[in-house]
Amino acid sequence: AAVCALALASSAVPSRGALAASVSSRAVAESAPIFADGPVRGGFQLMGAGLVPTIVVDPADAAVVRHAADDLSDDILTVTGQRATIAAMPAGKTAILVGTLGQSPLIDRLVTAKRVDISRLKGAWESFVIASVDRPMPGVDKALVVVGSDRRGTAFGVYEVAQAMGVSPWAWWADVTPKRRETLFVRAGVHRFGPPSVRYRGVFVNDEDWGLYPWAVKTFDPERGDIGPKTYRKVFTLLLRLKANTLWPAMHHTTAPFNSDPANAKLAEEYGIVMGSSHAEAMLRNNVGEWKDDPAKFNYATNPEGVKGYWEERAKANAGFESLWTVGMRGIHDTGMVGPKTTEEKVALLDKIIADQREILSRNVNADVAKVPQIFVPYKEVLGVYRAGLKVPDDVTIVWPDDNFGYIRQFASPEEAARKGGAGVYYHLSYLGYPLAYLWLSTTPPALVQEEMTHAWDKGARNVWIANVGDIKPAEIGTSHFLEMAWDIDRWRGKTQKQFLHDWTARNLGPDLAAKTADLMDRYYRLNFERRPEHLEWLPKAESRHLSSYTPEEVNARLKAFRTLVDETKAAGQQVSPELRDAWFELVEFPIRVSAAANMRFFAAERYNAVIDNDQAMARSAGGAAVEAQAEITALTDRFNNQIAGGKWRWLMPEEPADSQWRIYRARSIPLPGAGLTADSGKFLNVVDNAGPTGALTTEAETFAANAGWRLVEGVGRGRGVMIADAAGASLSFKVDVPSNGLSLQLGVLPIFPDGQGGEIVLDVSIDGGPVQRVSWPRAVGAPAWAQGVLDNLLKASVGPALSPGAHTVQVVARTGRVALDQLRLAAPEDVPTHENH
Ligand code: REL
Repeated sequence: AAVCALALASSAVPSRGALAASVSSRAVAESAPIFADGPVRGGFQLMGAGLVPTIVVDPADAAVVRHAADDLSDDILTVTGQRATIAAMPAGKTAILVGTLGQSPLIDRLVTAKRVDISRLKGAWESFVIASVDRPMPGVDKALVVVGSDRRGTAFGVYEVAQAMGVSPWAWWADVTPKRRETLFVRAGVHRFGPPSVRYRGVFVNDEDWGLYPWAVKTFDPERGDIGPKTYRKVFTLLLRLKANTLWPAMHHTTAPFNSDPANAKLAEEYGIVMGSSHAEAMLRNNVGEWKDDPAKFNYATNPEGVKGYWEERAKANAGFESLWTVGMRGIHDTGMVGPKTTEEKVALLDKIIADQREILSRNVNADVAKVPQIFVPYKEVLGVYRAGLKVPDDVTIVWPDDNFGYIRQFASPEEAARKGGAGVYYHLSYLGYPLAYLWLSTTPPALVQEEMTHAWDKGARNVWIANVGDIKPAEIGTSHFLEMAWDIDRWRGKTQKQFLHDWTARNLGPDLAAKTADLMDRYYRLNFERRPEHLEWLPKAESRHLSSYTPEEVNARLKAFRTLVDETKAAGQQVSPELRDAWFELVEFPIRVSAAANMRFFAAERYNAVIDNDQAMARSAGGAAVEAQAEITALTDRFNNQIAGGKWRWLMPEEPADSQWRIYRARSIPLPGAGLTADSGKFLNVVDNAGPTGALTTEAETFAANAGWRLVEGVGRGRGVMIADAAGASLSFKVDVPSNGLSLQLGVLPIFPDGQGGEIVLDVSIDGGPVQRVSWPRAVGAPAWAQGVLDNLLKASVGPALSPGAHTVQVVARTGRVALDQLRLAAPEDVPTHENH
């Protein structure tokens, strides 16, 4: 059959000259399929029974190209069961020819012979062409040619071929078993990719102590007993498969500093990965592990020579590698710089530090320091120092941070964007720190990331994008989404969260379940956005008055929504083919079920506490439900760590994330099963199941009566989405029916930062055409109102006195750009602190 198919394929090729077939081949869209399962007009068969191409790589090409070719050979074996050999010369009639412009004599010969059209490729950054070429060289009838503009471009091209065959970038990291294909046909045409929307794109492996580190130490690389070259090789390959190029490596004190073993940096160089370091690790130095002197001497005001020598050492050692040098200075770890007291002193010292660092770079890396890629990250307290007048040299990229909760604190002004070094973003998909961490699951909705990152890009953040991805797992979806936007900012622009999820799950888990999976994950993000599973147990006294409390009806509705989600997930899981069951569990089932169980555990325990003194039966049942939920979390975690993928992820998934308050909460609230609690959760769950409709007093922003200038962003906020006003003056009107006395209007907005220098969010509200009332939310990061806002993903404020029962019209006008209105509520005025109103 394969021979017949081959004959069919070649007879379908209209006889065109080799030159015509190559140089003037029509260019097809980046997304157009490269392969077909059967013969296609103008195409050719690449693989079939007894037919496997040689992967031809010129030995003179970059090491990363060879690594990519090796991986492609493995991928071909997985997909077709046949091994494609890698050689310097083709061995049969078909071949995959791979190489870098100007580095691969093989490719340069094809170009000179005009066998492949490289116009627009020369000099481009990380771009590549994948083309079907007739008679590229003597003895070869047909070839799939991958040409990169530079070494990474070629590697991306090779991995693109693997993806086009059906190999997910997550095949290894999330056990996404590729579908077997007996035959593979190449379609005619030239596919052009790149240049990317963002020059340096990558991730920060951070807070690895509870996941990646124990896993590397005890499971993946026990010989090394650390996150070392074996683990980094997997990370680098993943980055290349995701068309990323930059890494901020693990940096906590448990892990040996990346550069303490030269093998790590050497390997990064081999893989073409640009190594950077976080905001707190200037000049590629991991201070927690590398500053051996007295911590008090990590002070530039008193010990400039000592600190300079320490930086110079690294500049010397890593001068030959491609790096992103972080300039500036913070404390040894994630704290402010020590030394100067006043802001003016800080500005002056930081100006001097940066000048001295550049002097070190010019002496060791490149005499023209403007050619050394450098970043400055105004993270946490540093943003204040920057705003106070710090002069960041023009060629240094300012990498704007989010507030650790997914809301970018400041967007580049036109002047800042026009700087030679341009702008970037450092964004958290995982975080450890104040007011509460979220290290366990990955719950930031893609819709929020897309809104923030697209806006940042439009404002000029095109040079560096770094996402803090925690332990990589379980942030697979978020990481893909972030890096896909960094590669092509328009890929998801204007598309909904559900459309992205549908596409992503189709690519990874197959098209059959894509619609269902997208729906499940969309609901997962929405429910967890309202309150992250790590933040349910946040009850310290000083903050609790700010805590958004759920009414019993809302608790019931929430738990019921989770139960339905879990039931549907389990049912959908039945339809997953056996080879994708591990992937399904890791990517979909685990996060959904375990976040549902965390909610059940918390709210059932809360109910137990509330009724223990007056309803023993309900208390026992609710306590039982909490205990059952805890058992569910334990079982799911055990399955993740010990059962799936043959124990490959042992130690990766912590049951009690570092930030969990559960232990504290459990200790002071519910007795353990042994203490007389039955596991009979029936009574409590019945209450949940019988919960009636809620939310009658809520008007979602998207149910407006009239709209001038607001757009709907779905998948973020309560309800279907939020309405975002891009410019001041945009107006939304609502019809609100007030059912009874004593209710006043409250507004809920997302805690995003409006444009500009972190100013407040301002709205004008008018009820029934009456006087305008101004509502504003100051955005002081670190203040209680900000903390409450990011834990709730909502900022609330009450407007005016109680409304009379009956119909009212409410008009809301944005007074700052980028206000994201989530909902209007009717509530007793005392339910919402009005201290935020100004
Ligand atoms: O999230 C951040 O960027 C920082 O807080 C980190 O550098 C730091 O490692 C933090 O996670 C705390 O340890």
